[in-house]
Amino acid sequence: MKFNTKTIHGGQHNVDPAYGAVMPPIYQTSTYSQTTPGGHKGYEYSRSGNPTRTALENAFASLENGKFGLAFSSGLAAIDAVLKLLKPGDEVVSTNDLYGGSYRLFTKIYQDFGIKFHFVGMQDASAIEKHINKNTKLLWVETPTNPMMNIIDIKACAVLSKKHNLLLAVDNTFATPYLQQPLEIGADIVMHSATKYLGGHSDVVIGALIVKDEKLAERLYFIQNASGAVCGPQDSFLVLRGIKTLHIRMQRHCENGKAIAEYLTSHPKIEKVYWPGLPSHPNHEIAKKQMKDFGGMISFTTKGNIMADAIKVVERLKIFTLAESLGGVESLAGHPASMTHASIPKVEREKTGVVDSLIRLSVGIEDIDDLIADLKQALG
Ligand code: P1T
Repeated sequence: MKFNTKTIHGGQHNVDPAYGAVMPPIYQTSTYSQTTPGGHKGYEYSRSGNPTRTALENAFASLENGKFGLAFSSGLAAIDAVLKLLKPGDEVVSTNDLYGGSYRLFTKIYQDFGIKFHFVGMQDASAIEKHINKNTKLLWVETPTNPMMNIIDIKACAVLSKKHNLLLAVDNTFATPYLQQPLEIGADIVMHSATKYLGGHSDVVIGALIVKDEKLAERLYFIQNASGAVCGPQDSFLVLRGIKTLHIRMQRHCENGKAIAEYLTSHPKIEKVYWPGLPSHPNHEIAKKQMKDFGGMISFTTKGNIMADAIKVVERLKIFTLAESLGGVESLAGHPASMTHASIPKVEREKTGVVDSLIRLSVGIEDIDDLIADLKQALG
């Protein structure tokens, strides 16, 4: 089955043997009747499993060419489950430019449980190996990175993870499986904040993990059930519905992203534009190699690096909404230094380029003329 068919049908056959409903029914139940203790039809309690969630988990697995999907109550809950594979004394090499909430989970929670994190500019693959030692267990990759849009070579990371017997996890939230499928090029775990492009409509918070290896899937399922950060059936249904249009939404996100990146590049008040599709992007060649197109996420800085200027721009936008999050049909704008990445100390975030004048756009699927006109008036 090709990708554009998988978004609609992947993992969804025989979802409703009872009445043949085309969409998986929302099984709004916490528990299931048993004829004798343990005598049930595959489900006993909705933390352990729910048929609507199963349909979503199967869809996740199909989209990423994995064998097993797991759905969580948020993207961070999915990351949390991966970290629970580790033990005190274990070490993780992670990219130094990543979602602020992931950084906060690593440094403010798991560091206190004795796990050591090394934050490295992973777009330079040769820098990674220097931080690997006998305690290293996990490479945590986010590509494109949030918000600097660095591209990390997944294949190069897979070579390292095999050489040193590490797990390689890729946060595929920005790219989505429409643009890249990390399991196909050697990753062990793919993670998503399905809150974003997979859901696609800014109406739900959900996380995903997808793997191929059965033993790893069993361990993650054990953690999912034992820790309990599962998503409900209504939310599962919403993401299932969103996934059906992922391919056509992504196509438009990419087209609009390209037009806006080019517009911003030529604007006299803009200093730098970060979008991996621009030939001037430092990782453009890797992006071309591992991604089908370049997505709808763009960051840029205004000239002079003055925070008040950047804030004025985001406040003036009318079609772009000033808000956290990304990946919905509607365009959003954010100011990472004071919003999504405020949990990263200023000196740390500035090292990676998250300066005070940085603005992040999640380019939606509206008419491109209206989006460019909005940016023009806000920058004017
Ligand atoms: O918000 P949640 O569903 O828990 O997902 C966390 C997360 C994980 N990984 C990446 C790359 C993310 O971008 C996020 C969430 N990000 C935002 C809310 C944001 O505005 O960047």
